[in-house]
Amino acid sequence: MSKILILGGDGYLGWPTAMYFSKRGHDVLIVDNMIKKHWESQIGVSPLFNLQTLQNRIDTWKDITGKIIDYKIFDISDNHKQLYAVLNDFQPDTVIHYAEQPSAPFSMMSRESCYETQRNNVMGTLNLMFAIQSVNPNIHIIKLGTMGEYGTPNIDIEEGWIEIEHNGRKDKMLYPKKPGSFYHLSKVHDSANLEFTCRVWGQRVTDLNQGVVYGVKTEETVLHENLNTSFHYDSCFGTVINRFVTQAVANKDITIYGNGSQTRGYLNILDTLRCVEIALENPADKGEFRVFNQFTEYFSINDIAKKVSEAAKLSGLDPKIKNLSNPRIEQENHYYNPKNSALIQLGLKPKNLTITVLQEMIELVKKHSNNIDTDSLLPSILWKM
Ligand code: USQ
Repeated sequence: MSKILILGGDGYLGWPTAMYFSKRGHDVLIVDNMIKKHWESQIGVSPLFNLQTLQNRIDTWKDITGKIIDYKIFDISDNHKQLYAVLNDFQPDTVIHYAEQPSAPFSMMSRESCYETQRNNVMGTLNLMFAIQSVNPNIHIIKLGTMGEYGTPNIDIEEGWIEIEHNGRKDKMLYPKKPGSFYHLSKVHDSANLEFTCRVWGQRVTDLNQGVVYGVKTEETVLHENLNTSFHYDSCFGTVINRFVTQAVANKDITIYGNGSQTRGYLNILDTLRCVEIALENPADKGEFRVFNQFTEYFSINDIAKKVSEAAKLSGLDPKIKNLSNPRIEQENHYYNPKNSALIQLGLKPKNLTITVLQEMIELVKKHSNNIDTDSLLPSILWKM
């Protein structure tokens, strides 16, 4: 069993990841600076239901499983000394790095929010790279990247790397990036920095280029109400499936941006956990910058709206679909053929986005429907300045 440090371990993915590995006998330490709550209050939104404090969740976890998850509260992006100290004391085998501002709209809101996104994300990762180099370069970094780093190029999307032939010569290069927001760009900068430290310092990194995650139910969150993770549905932090489900429950329009042909990769939160486990059990080699495209299926927004609508009707709702003028600047009609064979070859058994999964999400949202702030459902942040 190994020692795992989870940066951003209080978050939507971080908390379920902490429980997942703790349950399987690993020694888990969480670091988080709790800044998400500050960003939420800056724009006046909150998750669908209140979460217990991290301390309460950890106490409940101990009561139920007898297992201990430890935590430290500090900001890795501006307290590098504490990060060095934590690595020195804990001596992890693996660092799972989720500690980033995750919203594309947030990053496009203003100069300040763009700066905050890139400062937090890029500086946090830089501090981690230097801390690892100083303490133990053998530590495997599992970094949460995004499929949005690639954007929607008019060629097949490979897993991180591409062989290029130019003027009769060949080389293997990082796949060219065409991201769609300052947030997605921050992940591109992280990837470039991490590839550099693998190449030059011999670090070992797995960059998980993840698609849009859905769901909140894991084997561990269902053990007790206190162990829930967050569910965002507002137009800034909510991702598209969560939003459409919430709109259907609130009897508000399902908001397709533009013509809805834009296509993205998706995966269930259960698959996220399994993918991170696969990366952990099969670490990158020394000096290797390894990229996995972490999604299981891809759909257009129209496909998603249709599926949510079908599930909602079966759950006794009467959803309406509306095309809004797209608040983002993104290609709507585009080629999309991303590869995702690496994780499957290593044993991932994908769970599909079924009507049953959507109905479960609908039931969850119904339970908390009194909390839905319908004002936060419509998009208010434009890509155009
Ligand atoms: N969309 C709608 N209607 C809505 C909300 C979104 O049509 O009400 C569309 C958007 O225009 C976009 C697509 O749905 O084309 C996805 O938007 P999203 O907000 O669900 O996801 P995105 O901004 O791409 O970001 C999310 C997470 C981010 C993660 C990324 C994976 O917030 O942290 O990195 O998904 S990916 O999309 O593969 O880059």
